Amino acid sequence: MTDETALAEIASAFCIEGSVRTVCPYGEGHINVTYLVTTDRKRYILQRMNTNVFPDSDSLMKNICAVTEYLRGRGMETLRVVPTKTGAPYLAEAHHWRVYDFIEGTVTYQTPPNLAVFTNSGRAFGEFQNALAGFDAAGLTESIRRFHDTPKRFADFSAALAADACKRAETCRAEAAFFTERASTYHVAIDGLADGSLPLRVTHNDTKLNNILMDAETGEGRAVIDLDTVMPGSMLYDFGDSIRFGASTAAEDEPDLDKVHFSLRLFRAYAEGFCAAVRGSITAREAELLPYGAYLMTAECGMRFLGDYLSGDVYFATKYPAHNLIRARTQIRLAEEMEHSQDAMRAVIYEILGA
Ligand code: ADP
Ligand code: GN1
Ligand code: MG
Repeated sequence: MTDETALAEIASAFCIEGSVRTVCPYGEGHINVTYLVTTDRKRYILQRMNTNVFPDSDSLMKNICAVTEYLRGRGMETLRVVPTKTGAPYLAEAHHWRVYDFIEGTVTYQTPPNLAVFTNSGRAFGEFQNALAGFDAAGLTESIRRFHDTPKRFADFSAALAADACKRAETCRAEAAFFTERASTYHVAIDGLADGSLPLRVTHNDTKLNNILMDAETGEGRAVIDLDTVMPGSMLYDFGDSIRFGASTAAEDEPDLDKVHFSLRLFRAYAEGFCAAVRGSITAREAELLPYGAYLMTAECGMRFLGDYLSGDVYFATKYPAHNLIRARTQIRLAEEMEHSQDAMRAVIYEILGA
């Protein structure tokens, strides 16, 4: 952990207004280390970038600058990268650092506070995807190759299980079996993209509720953030990941599984916002597979958490030794309930789309 004086010095290497008063840990992200910087004039977000997850900071920041400039050009509120005093988009020292304007008057939620906010987040993620429809994907570097290639994720998980580097496999036999038994279900989205039956779009790929800033007063979506994973992908990924995280009755790391359920009410709320935004572009096959996308993203995230637990918690930030195992268990509970709710979810989608 870098101390506050050192952090203030790092922040001062950027073109920020005023002099730094405080720097405090901020937010609930699992990948970057995020701080809130308060100067006597303004507030900023300072992030220690995760170069283990994203080794190519140059390409990553190029992507983010290109996407945010494009969105701003379309009149959308988005992140503003604050350059360093030498004009670079990030600071390369022992670690890599970046600064964004703090977007004031907004909040992030770990669970939806009510149905309306979740509907609004669905609309905002749908509009985000619409806005990127005209963005030239050729100019984007794939920041993590095969990010939502679920069969590949399953192969990685199986390798971690076989290696059992931390001798933890004994503690999660039933959880591991859940993913192994479903190995034949993981290919549908990636095959659809390969054979053209699902359109390749520019997608966000990490659409959890805490990756969107909601207006603190109106509850409307203000800005989609965490743009590290904006890459070509499927609409199923963005819809599915939002449902994975937000259509649950409990937090992603709730240890009491009795509290963790897939909520069709929350699913409907999100789908109403999302489908209203993508009504003009969604294909029949995408609409049919949105419920599968929810299951797929949940199972995929669960196997990633469990794989990381088996590998010794090297990828996701954790607060205690079994944190990734606890997270994997909530995903298993949700994926199982989503499996049984496929028809009910599809009926909701078709009702909303009037299909
Ligand atoms: P991670 O990749 O670790 O998830 P994020 O970029 O999502 O990091 O940032 C973590 C959290 O910090 C977000 O969930 C949000 O609460 C907050 N945050 C990030 N950027 C901003 C910003 N520009 N303005 C206000 N809050 C922000
Ligand atoms: C990570 O960066 P963050 O915390 O928003 C992860 C996502 C997972 C999510 C699970 C780059 O998202 O893929 O779905 O944790 N991001 C990356 O909460 O791996
Ligand atoms: Mg995030």
